[in-house]
Amino acid sequence: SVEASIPEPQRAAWQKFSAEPFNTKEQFEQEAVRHIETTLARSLYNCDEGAAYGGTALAFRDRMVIDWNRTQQNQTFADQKRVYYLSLEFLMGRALDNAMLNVQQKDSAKAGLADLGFRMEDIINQERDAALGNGGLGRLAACFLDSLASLNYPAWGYGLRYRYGIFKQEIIDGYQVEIPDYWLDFNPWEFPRHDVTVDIQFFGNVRKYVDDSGKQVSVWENGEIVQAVAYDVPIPGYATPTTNNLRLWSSKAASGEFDFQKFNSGEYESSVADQQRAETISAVLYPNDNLERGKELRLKQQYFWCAASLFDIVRRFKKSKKAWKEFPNAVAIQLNDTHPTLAIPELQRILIDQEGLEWDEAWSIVQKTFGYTNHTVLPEALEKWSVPLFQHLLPRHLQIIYDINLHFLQYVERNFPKDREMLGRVSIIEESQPKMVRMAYLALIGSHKVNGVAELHSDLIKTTIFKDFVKIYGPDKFTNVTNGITPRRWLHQANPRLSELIASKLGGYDFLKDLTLLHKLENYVDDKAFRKEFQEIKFANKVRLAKHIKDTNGVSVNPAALFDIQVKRIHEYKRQQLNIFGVIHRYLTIKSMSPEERKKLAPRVSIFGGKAAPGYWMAKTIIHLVNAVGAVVNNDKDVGDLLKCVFVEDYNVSKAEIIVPASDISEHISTAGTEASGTSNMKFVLNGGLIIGTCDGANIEITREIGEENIFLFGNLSEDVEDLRHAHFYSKFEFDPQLQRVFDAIKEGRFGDAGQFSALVNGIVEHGDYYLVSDDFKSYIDTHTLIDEAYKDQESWVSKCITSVARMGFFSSDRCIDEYAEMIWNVEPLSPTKKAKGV
Ligand code: B1H
Ligand code: IMP
Repeated sequence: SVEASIPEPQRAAWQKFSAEPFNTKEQFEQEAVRHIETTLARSLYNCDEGAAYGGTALAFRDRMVIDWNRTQQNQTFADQKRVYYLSLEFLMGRALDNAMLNVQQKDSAKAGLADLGFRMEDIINQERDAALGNGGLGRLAACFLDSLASLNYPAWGYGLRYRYGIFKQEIIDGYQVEIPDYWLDFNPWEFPRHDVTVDIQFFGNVRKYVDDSGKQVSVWENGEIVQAVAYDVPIPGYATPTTNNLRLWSSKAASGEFDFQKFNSGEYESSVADQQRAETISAVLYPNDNLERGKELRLKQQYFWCAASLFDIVRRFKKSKKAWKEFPNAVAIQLNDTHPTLAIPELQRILIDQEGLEWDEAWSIVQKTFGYTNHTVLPEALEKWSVPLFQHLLPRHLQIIYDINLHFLQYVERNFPKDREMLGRVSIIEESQPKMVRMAYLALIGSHKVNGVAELHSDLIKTTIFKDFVKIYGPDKFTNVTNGITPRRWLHQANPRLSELIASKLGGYDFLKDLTLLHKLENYVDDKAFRKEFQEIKFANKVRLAKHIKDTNGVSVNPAALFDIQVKRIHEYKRQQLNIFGVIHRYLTIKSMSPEERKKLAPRVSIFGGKAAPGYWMAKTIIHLVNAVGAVVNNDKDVGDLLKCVFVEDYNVSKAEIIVPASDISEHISTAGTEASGTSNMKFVLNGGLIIGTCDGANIEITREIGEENIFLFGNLSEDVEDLRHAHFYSKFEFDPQLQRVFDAIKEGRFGDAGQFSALVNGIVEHGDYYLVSDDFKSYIDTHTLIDEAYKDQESWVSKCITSVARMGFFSSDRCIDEYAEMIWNVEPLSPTKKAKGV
């Protein structure tokens, strides 16, 4: 704060000794060795790779911190609008490689490490993933932070500092087993800010009274207090000094709350238990993707994080001494799905209960401040919280939500007097038993813009879950921002050789800042040398993945085979079951062939990976079936190299960096209308692989960009889904004979006890086949046959791959962030001057 700053006369000394970033190999070595010897208290006699990683990370951390401090000072003095991205998930992966790239000192570090006796790759591999997320939603948040910093936007992320990230997955006897991920043993990237704390209240009651001026006042009191402590993580931009901040909150018992009464009376254990209860709030990430389970602790997490973040944002605003009506000109808050929706009633509460604003003035500030991104239309993922739980945990917020609802419904009634039914449909409160708070409606009503994450999805939300709201607010409240990915991590870092090849043709690495420059690669589609190198790189990436599979699964796969990859969270809507049924079909077909026929077949490796939510039985069954099929197929002498089926354990961001560059085909085969966007589809194509996919999510826009001749689309369209589902129950249904053959093989026990898989099969045969596996099966396997044929013609295959890479420029997260900035946030980048004025 200003009060703590150094007085003018002493600043010269301060500036003389101010830290400077290293820029050479020697300076890097000096910093790394100093950290190894002092910070880590090791020496050249006991420096293993772990310590070398530590020293390297700390050297880079120091370097980043210099830019980080300057950026924050700059942003404070520039006093322009800031973006706050509220996300319950940030799936960051590893930080070191990214830091080295972004500060552009990787070469110094590589040479320096070699000098000290280490290989860069080994050091990078020492780091564990920061896995504070489930899947696409969390990784999107991480890509957005990278783009925000790279484009010099003044922006902060706010999240929770989970002690346990997403669990580590082990496969034991073909089953998923979950191991807790305690990742904080050594985390050089975070800075505890024990001076930045916020007291967060839960429970209690609301007392109302009328003050001297006759105004009705509400006081939320007698609650239980938990303390939020800030941990800051620097987020470096690529090739810019801008280094933004990710602030993660950790929970602990409020100071003074330690119960000395109990302590003295010998109940030491129970007072420690209170302490632990407070720490539980930020202890663990809920491991569900696209599923909400209504657990009290989850609601506590949400409020804890929203209240701490809002307090922090409001505190920062108040330092500027501006009038409240200026708040939306200083602050844009983006809600990453409905998980941070409580920030809406929380800001309203701060403004009316604490700052004394009138309801309408406060509400207008709230609506101008927030934007809401919807990431799913799946009913089981739409958040609803029971009113009794709300009443118990957050009594004042429930009142405010009722008031928000009242004002809203009065508005609807005035404008749609003839449609009485509408009130019940759009009410924030669902009149069920018990009543429920519909968070998506609250998020929508409290925001000035709502966006979906791909065109189809943004259209769907307007015709399904938010249909009435389009009538109420008009279509302009809704917009689309198609997702994107950061080319720094997902091209340069994951596939350095491809990045280098592209740079050699495009005359440098500008494409990492402006991905649309890739279009120039189309000039090289017919360039023999380029094509050859492009193919060699793909092959080398497949060799790297084959080695990983050999090391972890013990299965040898032939890198010359077609690598067919589906890695993502395991979910019925993503239809890994369709894929494994396709593998079984292929296996049965091979078995029925003569040796001569087999010789004509293209060898395949089917690679699966992904985590199932621990309580999601069907998803776990799918994993089990994949492993059961692999156990049979991989050991069948008739099959040999023609087909392998492997499940890669513990899929995460750093594994993705190995897997994504190694695909020939990747599978994005969700039931049409269910996958909001998907982002790995973009990553695979950017790395020179082709897609088999349904007309869903961003696949549609990828097709538009790269051309239909470069993608293998199949299956029913989203507009047909409803009728097809209906038909399963009400019409006579012709069951596909090839799928029947697959089911027969399962039932015969060819992959182990059939009973283990009966729920999976019966879900399709008897219970309505909600995800339309049977409807899409034939076109799916026919398309795979086309792929086999296409792959045999390597010349045309490589042309497709190169052309596709050249046309992927649209899918950079830099483009997304510019769209959010313009259409939703109304913020401008801030040029990063080296030294902030006025310091
Ligand atoms: C996405 C989620 C999600 N959509 C609830 N929704 C969660 C919902 O913990 N929860 O309760 C966690 C995650 N995740 C994904 O977002 C979509 O399925 C993808 O299609 C999309 O690409 C991604 C990013 O927009
Ligand atoms: P906050 O807005 O209080 O969270 O501060 C964010 C960052 O801005 C701090 O870490 C400082 O680096 C910087 N900052 C905040 N206030 C001042 C100031 O008065 N002078 C210089 N830098 C400041």
